Amino acid sequence: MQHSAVLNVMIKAAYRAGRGLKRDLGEIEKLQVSVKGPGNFVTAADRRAEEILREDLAKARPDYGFLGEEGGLHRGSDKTHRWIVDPLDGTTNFLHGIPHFAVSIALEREGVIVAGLTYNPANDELFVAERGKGAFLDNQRIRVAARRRLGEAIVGCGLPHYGRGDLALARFEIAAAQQNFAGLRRYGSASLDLAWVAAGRLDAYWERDLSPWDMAAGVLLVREAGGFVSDLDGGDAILAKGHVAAGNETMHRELLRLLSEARKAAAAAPA
Ligand code: 2AM
Ligand code: CA
Repeated sequence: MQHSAVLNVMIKAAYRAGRGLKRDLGEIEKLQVSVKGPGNFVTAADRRAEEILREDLAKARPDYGFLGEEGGLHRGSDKTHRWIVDPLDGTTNFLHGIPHFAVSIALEREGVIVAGLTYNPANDELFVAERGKGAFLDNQRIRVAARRRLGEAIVGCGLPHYGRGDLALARFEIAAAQQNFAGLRRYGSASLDLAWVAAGRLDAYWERDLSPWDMAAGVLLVREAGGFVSDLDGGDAILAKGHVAAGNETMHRELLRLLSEARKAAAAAPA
């Protein structure tokens, strides 16, 4: 598989940041047993990973802008290109020593995501996509699952995070999904959930209250794997609205329908 020069830059940066995170995961396993826990250590690991990415990406493309979870937005002199970067997606998993987290990098050109990558350093799985060139897991072409029956589908989701989000609405949405799909999963890393939809492991996925860096690479991965992805209103304002639904054509459509019914039921329910 021949990648473009820019995707190779992204891959190298992700591997370097990922190597550090994998080392840090070993340290965290030891810190679990300390009373203080690994909180500060994780914050430092997260920052270090973003610094590595910023450094490597800036070295290769010094003019591009950079939007990262840790350091916020840096405008570049090239106004048409921007990196959207999550150095550590699935921070809570990482903090608990759960090996399900990722480095995720997307490249946006004039508002369109043209390259995306999600890398789980714990199991060394690398998902990449370039616009119009397909999606790959470790150099093998990937596609969304072909299942059409909801009763056979495994669906990933997010839940409102502690102290945030609309719990009442989430209860209606989850009940609707439970009643219609074979099973729900909540893995805690949006970028990997989307990559797993692209790889056909999850039949569909939805989540609310996300940030652009959680989703930017995953949106391209799903589309390049032949899937459908939108905001929860069915439109394309995924990064702006911060909510997302993905799956094959049928699963995506049915998931949107179920969630919209759940929303109406939640609005009609007594407070
Ligand atoms: P993070 O691990 O980088 O914070 C899990 O539901 C997904 O939501 C993860 O991709 C996580 O990214 C993201 N997320 C966004 N805001 C969050 C928050 N306040 N608490 C936990 N996860 C959050
Ligand atoms: Ca994240």
